[in-house]
Amino acid sequence: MKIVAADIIVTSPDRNFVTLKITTDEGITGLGDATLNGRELSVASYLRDHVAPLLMGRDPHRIEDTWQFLYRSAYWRRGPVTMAAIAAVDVALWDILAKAAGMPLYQLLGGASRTGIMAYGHASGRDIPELFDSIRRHLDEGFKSIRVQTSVPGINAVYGVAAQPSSTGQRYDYEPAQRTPLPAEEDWDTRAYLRHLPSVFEAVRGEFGPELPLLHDGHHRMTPIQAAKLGKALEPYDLFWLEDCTPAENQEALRLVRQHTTTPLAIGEVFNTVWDYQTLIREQLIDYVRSAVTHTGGITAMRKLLDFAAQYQIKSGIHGPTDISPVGMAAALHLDLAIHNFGIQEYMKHTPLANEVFRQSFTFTDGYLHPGDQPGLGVELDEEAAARFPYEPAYLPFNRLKDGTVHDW
Ligand code: EZ4
Ligand code: CO
Repeated sequence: MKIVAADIIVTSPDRNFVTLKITTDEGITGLGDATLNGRELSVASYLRDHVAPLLMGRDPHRIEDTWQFLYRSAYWRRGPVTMAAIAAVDVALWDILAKAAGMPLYQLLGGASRTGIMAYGHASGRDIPELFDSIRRHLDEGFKSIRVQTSVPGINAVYGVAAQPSSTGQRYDYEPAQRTPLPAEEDWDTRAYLRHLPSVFEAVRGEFGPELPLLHDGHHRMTPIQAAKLGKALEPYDLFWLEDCTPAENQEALRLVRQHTTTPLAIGEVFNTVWDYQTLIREQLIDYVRSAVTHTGGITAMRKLLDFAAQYQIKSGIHGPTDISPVGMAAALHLDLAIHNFGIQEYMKHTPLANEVFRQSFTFTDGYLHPGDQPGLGVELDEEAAARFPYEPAYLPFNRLKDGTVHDW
């Protein structure tokens, strides 16, 4: 079998997605997600201008060889644009291989290690009653684990709160990126946040009891000592995890956090290779790996990363926001089903319009996801529908402190 075409499809059904479609001389096609929120066109160009020509005539079965070729022949290593492009090729080749074998992809990864994939949903509220309503809605939809984000008195717009008024007048129900030519400016105050958050978890535990797994995303906003303080303050509320408590480019910072708290830690949605985790995993400084298949070199690289983590009893918590396309979600679900050290899967539903463009076979039943049993990934891209929604500039917001200083968002 030979690769005869590699097309890059950029479409924007409510949000931007970049998809790679590889076609073989036998007429089998494979899809890979290359969406990088707010930087979509750079990955599209990387693929179209620099990668697609290299794929022509290659044997699609040679997945490992293609991965190593794209990684090493670029000379320039790592980085979100490169690794998203490699991920798209890798996932598209796995899709082709599984379709050629007539099996759902998870069978080629060793078969199912479980019957369903526990997913967590995103609940949020501007105040406690609104938050409780949102948690109840998620429980009614079947979610068995819930991420909790709330507004903080004195801060206008906090990451992850769907109903708060944004500077552009759009709600955050599906995701934080907004269709604006410039990133929206938001505000932040870590001391106010640290004072408020424990009282929110106390209220949630009081209302929903001790069993419900609760998660929280700190979104890289704290220093190590602030993160240690928050982890400690949240211990009575038994979190499933505290995510991105510090900007973890500095992996050593997690030593300090770890010395002070037994709250489980999850990190890595902005990382793109196993090297970003070397200290974190070897020294057991985290409990969950948050990378996305889409941003970390695909199935091939994620499998190696998660196998490394498994040696240290560190589990998966694959990134699954709406900026991961249904193609990227399906890739995550096949991996989730197959690996032994599965932890939890983030699941933020796509909009109905996005689901019209990307037809999926994965299911969400009683809190558990399953990739389905169609050959390959189980996702089809309706290219005619995709063409109706051209790219629109959209950016994630950014933060400034009260004195105007730019802060991590
Ligand atoms: O802000 O995917 O845990 N989930 C997250 C996401 C990220 C977005 C950035 O593109 O933190 O909502
Ligand atoms: Co996050």
